Order: sequence, then structure tokens, then C-alpha cells
Amino acid sequence: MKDIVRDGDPVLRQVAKKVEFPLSAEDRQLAADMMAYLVNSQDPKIAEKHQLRAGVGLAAPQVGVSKQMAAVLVPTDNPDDPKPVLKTVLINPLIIVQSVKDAALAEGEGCLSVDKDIRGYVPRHDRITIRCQDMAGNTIRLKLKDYPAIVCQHEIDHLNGILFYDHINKENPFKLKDNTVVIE
Ligand code: 4LI
Ligand code: NI
Repeated sequence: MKDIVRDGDPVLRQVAKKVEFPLSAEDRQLAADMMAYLVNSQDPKIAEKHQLRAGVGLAAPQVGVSKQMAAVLVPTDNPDDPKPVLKTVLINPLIIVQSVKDAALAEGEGCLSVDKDIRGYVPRHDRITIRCQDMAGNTIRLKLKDYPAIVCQHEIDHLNGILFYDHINKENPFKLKDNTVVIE
């Protein structure tokens, strides 16, 4: 897999193309490579060895491929249960239901394509239902809330040429609407 594309590269501002089924060998490899990056980046030893920045989501445009595909790997916070909270590849995802209630990460968001720290709340929907396709081409629905919902909205934004800081209030980066929960 090529290196991660940094902010300023036009591919990050393009609307990604739909993925067609059956998946090509190239698209399968792309999905596998993106997920492998996340797995490796979350392993402190491997990350240090290969100088990988840790992430829980990676979208195809971030590796220079303008296709509607993103890998998400949200690890468990329970040391007794190694099962990830969410491990999936989203293909052609669409948010079909969204809550009125919003949510934002207390510490703001980071992005593997954005090297600088850009502070401020990134308002997202607290709950969403995504319709997307799985690797076999089946249409599936994912009902998500809180952190996994935020991560998927960040990744779906990438497929539409949107970066997290586009959502930060320019006058007051920490201003929030009163329907917003802050997630620690
Ligand atoms: C090491 C091993 C503090 C600062 C807290 C690290 C394994 C920020 C949070 C991780 C912040 C893992 C993350 C995202 C934030 C901040 C992403 C650490 C990797 C926390 C993921 C896509 C936004 C997702 C919570 C500017 C690369 N990830 N932290 N935001 N973690 N990680 N985002 N915010 N402040 N970004 O970045 O993958 S949605 Cl899992
Ligand atoms: Ni990102």
C-alpha cells in the first residue's frame, strides 16, 4: 500500500467513485491493506518499528484511491475481551438515519492525513444508521452510536471530500449547540 496522502492533495477533496461488484482483486487487496494498516498501527511494537500513526479509521482516498471504501477498527477498552467494538469495511456507505442529538469527542478529532493538531469540537450525529455493502456485495445496515458512530461519520466524510476541521466553528472552536453530548 502506498503512503498515506496528506492534506493539500486534491484526492482528499474529491467525491469518491462507487465501488462495483463483484469486487476486483485490486479492491479486495485495498480493503485488506487498509485494515492491516489499522491493525498494525494499533500495535505499539509494530507502530514504532514502521513509524505508523495510530488510527481507528482509514478511507481509500487517504491512500490515494478515490473509491467509496473505508476500513474501521475500534478496539475494545475491556482488557478481558479482545473482540473489537467495531471492525468492518464500509463500501458505498450512506447515512440513512441520523439523530437530532449530536456528539463530539472531548479531545477533538485527529486524522492520519492531517499532521497538525487542529483543536475544537467536531459536531457529529450521536446515532446513525448506515446502509452500505459488505465484501460479498450484500446490502447491510449498521446502527451505531457514540464513538463508533463518530468514527464512521469521519470516514464517510472522506469519501465526500470533507475533512474533520471543516466542521469546527471558526469563531469559537469550542462552541457547541445545546443538543450535543461530549464524549470522553
Ligand atoms: C494508540 C494505540 C486525545 C486526542 C484523545 C492510539 C491504539 C485526540 C482523542 C490509538 C483524540 C489506538 C483518535 C480520532 C481522536 C485528538 C482516527 C488514539 C487511535 C485515539 C485513534 C477517526 C477521529 C479517528 C480521542 C486532536 C486518526 N482518533 N483520537 N480522534 N488511538 N485515536 N479520530 N481524538 N485531538 N484518527 O486527536 O482514527 S475519527 Cl486505537
Ligand atoms: Ni481522517
